Amino acid sequence: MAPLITHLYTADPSAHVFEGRLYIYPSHDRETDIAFNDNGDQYDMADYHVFSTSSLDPSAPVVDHGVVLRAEDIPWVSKQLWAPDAACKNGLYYLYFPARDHAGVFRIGVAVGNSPTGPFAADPDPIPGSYSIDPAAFVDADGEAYLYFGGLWGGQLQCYQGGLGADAFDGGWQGAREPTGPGAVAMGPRVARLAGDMRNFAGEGVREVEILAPETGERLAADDHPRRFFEAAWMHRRGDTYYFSYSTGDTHYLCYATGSSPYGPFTYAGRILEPVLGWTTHHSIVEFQGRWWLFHHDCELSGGVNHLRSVKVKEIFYDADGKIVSEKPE
Ligand code: FUB
Repeated sequence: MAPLITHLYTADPSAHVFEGRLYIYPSHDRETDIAFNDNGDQYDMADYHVFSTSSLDPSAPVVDHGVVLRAEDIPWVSKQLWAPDAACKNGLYYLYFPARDHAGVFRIGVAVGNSPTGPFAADPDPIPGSYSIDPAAFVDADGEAYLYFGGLWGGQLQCYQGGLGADAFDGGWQGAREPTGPGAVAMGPRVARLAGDMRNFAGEGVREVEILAPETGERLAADDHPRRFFEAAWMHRRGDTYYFSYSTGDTHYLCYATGSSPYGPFTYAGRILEPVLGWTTHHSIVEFQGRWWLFHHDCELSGGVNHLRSVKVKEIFYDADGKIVSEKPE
């Protein structure tokens, strides 16, 4: 499978269909002199581009709409514009993005535009109560919108073991660390319903998303690295089933879990993608023109440089039980 975009390095693709056209909101990877480490410091991105296409036929062009938001234009940001996502509500478009603030703490910001291709104007402060990385916006059929977020190690989710609020931050847990040991439960990603303005969390605040082991009905163990949540949250709905998907980080899988509510709990259901070339794996799933598509990235175009990634797409399918499968069922 060839990269969709070859004139830039792009990663963490969040794909959405707005008014019949497919839009991709990726990270924009760039070269850096920063030494590689498990904290992800080498992922030092400074702006976002938006891409779009009318068709996923390989002959259809993928249009680069240019830079739509720059770190230097966001007052609260110091560095590292990581994986973004977008949503549309009431004719306005919202770009959600994580970045480090001036204290080095990851927060989540929002920028607003009149078109899916921006330009987007960022709010002067991060979303109150937000933290960690990898926001994924989901607008349900009833119009309610939710923001999922969180990521371990460099993404700092493990710094919030003491509570669900941003004030629970414990800087002593920064770095490539996470809960471990007998009896330790895997940290769940976070979810917050968005207020009507799409720029604040609704009054009930942040919840933890529970991912359960199908064999026990209990939460996944912290040491279950092939299945536990690491980063790259995504939500899609097919019929009445909510599919929460994510990366397992250091074991490099894309996995999913299913449930009957956007808040979960979700029961682990399997893998969507085996490890690709490169350390990170990140994705989105979208229905477009009657077929389901998995957008993801790998490092093939850069010859395996972890922080120089390229967006790809492949079709996925569902079997009769609603399980995600890579081949079309008979
Ligand atoms: O692109 C920077 C980080 O790498 C993302 O936030 C993670 O999901 C991983 O893909």
